Amino acid sequence: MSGDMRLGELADILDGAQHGAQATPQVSTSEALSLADAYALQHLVVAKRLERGDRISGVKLGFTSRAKAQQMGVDDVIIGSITEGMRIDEGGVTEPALYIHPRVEPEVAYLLGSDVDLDDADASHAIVAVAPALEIIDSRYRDFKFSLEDVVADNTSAAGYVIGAWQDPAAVGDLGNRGVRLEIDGALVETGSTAAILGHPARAVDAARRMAALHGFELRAGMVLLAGAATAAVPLAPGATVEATVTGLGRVAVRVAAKEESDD
Ligand code: OOG
Ligand code: MG
Repeated sequence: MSGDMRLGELADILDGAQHGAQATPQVSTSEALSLADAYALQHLVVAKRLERGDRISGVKLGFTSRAKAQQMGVDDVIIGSITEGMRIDEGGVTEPALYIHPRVEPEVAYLLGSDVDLDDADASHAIVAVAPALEIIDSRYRDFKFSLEDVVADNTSAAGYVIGAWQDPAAVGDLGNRGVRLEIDGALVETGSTAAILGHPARAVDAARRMAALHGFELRAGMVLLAGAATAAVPLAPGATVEATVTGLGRVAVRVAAKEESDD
């Protein structure tokens, strides 16, 4: 990497691809990015959203499940930012024009009730609520293909998310091995278990703390933590209604508008 100037140019390209929903070649085809460069680039790209008035609503982990890591050929846990502008109301509608080649995946979300001290070895006491979630990922790279550094630079493909009703963690009980179902238009397309997420989704809290400390993120009161997909991701077509269910935790749904609905 040839210095900050080039990172700035790359940030413009990636932000343009995200904002304009236009695919772009992988950064790694033209630049040798280190993982540290890739996170520096991700922070620059997210800062451009914030300059347009968006705000950070939380963090997400990626590749916490083997199914996902194998699907994408990448096997290190990664961290990215989610923003208020990416949030879709439970049961709401999202526009296909916002995405290049979106995919959807069922997740578990945690809500932080207090700031997390990144040196605190047990951050689990910061969790005040848990919910089923859907994440819409949309790699800005052609054909959804990337290296680890590419996907980190592209804010871990973050594009949209939906959170179901928040539940009291004590009332929900141990989430270590709950059935996860992903349905599209009423047809079951993926099944899995919350155990796919790092062996137990609660481990995502500590993983997020460690990743945040390493890569320059903050974990603040009010932030959402997306723990990572419990199954492989599934292509999301215009007009589709998606629903995820996590046994004993609840359901969460979203609809993609049909192409005609979004045409002006
Ligand atoms: C990267 C994002 C992975 C997850 O839950 O594993 C992710 C990608 O697959 O494009 O969000
Ligand atoms: Mg995800």
